[in-house]
Amino acid sequence: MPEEKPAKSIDQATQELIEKANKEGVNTAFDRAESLKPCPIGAAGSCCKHCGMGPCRVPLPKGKEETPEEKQKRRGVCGATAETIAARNFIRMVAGGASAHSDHGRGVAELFLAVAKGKAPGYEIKDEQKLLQLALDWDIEIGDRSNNEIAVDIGEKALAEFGKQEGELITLRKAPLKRQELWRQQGVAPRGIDREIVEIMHRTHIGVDQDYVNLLKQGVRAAIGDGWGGSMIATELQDILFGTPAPILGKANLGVLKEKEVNIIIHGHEPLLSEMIVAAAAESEMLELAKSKDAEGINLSGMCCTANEILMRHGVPIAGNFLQQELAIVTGAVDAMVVDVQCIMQSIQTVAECYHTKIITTAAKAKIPGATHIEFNEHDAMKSAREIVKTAIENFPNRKGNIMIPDHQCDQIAGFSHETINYLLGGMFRASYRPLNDNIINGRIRGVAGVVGCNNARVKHNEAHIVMVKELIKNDVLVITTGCNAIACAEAGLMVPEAASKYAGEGLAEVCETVGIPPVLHMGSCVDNSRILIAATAMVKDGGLGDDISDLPVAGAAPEWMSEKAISIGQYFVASGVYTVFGVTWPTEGSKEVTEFLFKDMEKLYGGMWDFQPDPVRAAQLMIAHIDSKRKALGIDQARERVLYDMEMRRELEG
Ligand code: BF8
Repeated sequence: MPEEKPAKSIDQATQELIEKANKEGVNTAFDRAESLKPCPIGAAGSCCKHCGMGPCRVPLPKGKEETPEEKQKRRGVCGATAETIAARNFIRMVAGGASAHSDHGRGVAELFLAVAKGKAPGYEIKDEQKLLQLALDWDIEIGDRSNNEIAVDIGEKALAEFGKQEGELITLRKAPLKRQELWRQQGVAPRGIDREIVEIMHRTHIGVDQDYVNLLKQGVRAAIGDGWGGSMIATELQDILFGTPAPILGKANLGVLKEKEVNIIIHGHEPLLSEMIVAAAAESEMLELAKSKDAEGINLSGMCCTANEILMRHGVPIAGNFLQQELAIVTGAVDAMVVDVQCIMQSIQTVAECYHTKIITTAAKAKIPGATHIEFNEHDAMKSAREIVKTAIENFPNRKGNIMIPDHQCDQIAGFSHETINYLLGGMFRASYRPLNDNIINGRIRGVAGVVGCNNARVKHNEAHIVMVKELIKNDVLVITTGCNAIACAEAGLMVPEAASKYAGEGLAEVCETVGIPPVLHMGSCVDNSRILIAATAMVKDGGLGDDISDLPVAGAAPEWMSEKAISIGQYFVASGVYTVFGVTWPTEGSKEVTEFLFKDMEKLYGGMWDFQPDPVRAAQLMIAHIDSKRKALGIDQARERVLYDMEMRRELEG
């Protein structure tokens, strides 16, 4: 008997579709991760390919201690040391991630300005309160001006933040005062969002910055420009345009696809077009067209962060996270997958060619050979949206008959924006974080963890996410989540209020049951990690837990990270004072000095530091230990019993 291979996902729907793909000879990321081994030197950050003399590979010596003479020779052709190479590679990842989030923010700001000027029909300002709040925050006159007049000023100011050359970002004002001061002292308050990213590209060019400490400092500056700048602008302006999320019931997993309806999956990151597709798919003309093709309706669902955006605002179901994108097509029931930017595998097109699915690219900056391109035009967004929906409907009769939709989906409650948490905890008239802070102080809630980030095909799909989150909530740590972790948690049934009594420790369960919230709160997409920063700041401002984010009993993690955006997010968490642990692999292992600096010295500078631990239980315990040390420093530590996640509980996950 051939030995049975271990499952590649903890999720049943995913397992069933991997099997279907295998039977049908369809190659997916799960297969490629097996056949394509990562280069160990590149993975450790020790390969430099920034010039034509390389690539130069400068790995750590194996086994024995290195003599100073040997170390002296261990350099690239240009003389760059392992430290310089590792630090350069690391901050180029920050630059990649920060640019992705920030370019998203720029796109939102451009649309926002067009809406304010009446040049983007179909869109309108939905959250007036947030508009006025932002005007106050940014010293924009309100008086008796119309919303659109105020919005023009906001849009122009937001756009200017990207190209600003000096001073500091206006959005930094949202941070605790002590944190702002610390950034100024350390010289890392970003001048302009784009400027800090460009400066990384300059400094990491051959022969520029050769000091790893100085290189890493610039990485911090650009990352702050992402979290407290580009991402924050994206979130704030999206909320004003599309509405600030409030609790909403939704569903998650591949079982949300419907065999008898036209299935359109909206995949990617920017909600600008997807908001319009949601509207177009509900039009009677489209429904009639679908019926004329013998479909019973039009079923929209989301994938990756776009899924989080349209779930949070419209309750549109989530079909899956990053590693489920090809598998959705393998169901044979997806009539169109509409993509914009980021985290879109090029292979969705080749997988689609095995079925009938149309891949529709919509962004001028992100095309895929073989896919249909219908470009999103913000000045006539509804036209693009209708064309897309129509293309999907017309493709419905082309299905090939090999359809299998796994019968798995979970309920979830999403929509926990910072404003919602404020309101839920404090009530409409005394909205505040006081009850959260009080429950942390009295020990019912031990602390708060932001668990975020991707899937990574090098590890079992969703396992580290779920094991870590369960370990945290069992130990009374409230989890806030975004991105693909949020989707994993939804698929595992952790985002319903009943999950509190089932999985959370006694104290956390009691609080969740009283308020009626799940123990894991969905805060949105990856740009919405900025909501986590705002929530942390609100905890500081409410008092009793110190006067900076670095005093709070909080921690961050990305147990299955893979994207450069995750590195940028981790770096701005650290720069904001948060202990942050990543799993899977660590990209500077090729330099002990650089790794030590990130893991230890950064704490002296910013009060937060990086850590790496691929075992999710151990990583959760590190987070809990950090939370406990902060509780102790605040004088709110009490003897608490640690609940350990045993093997039997782990096995349950294998399901
Ligand atoms: O921005 S968590 S795999 S989908 S990068 Fe991508 Fe990672 Fe998912 Fe969203 Ni974020």
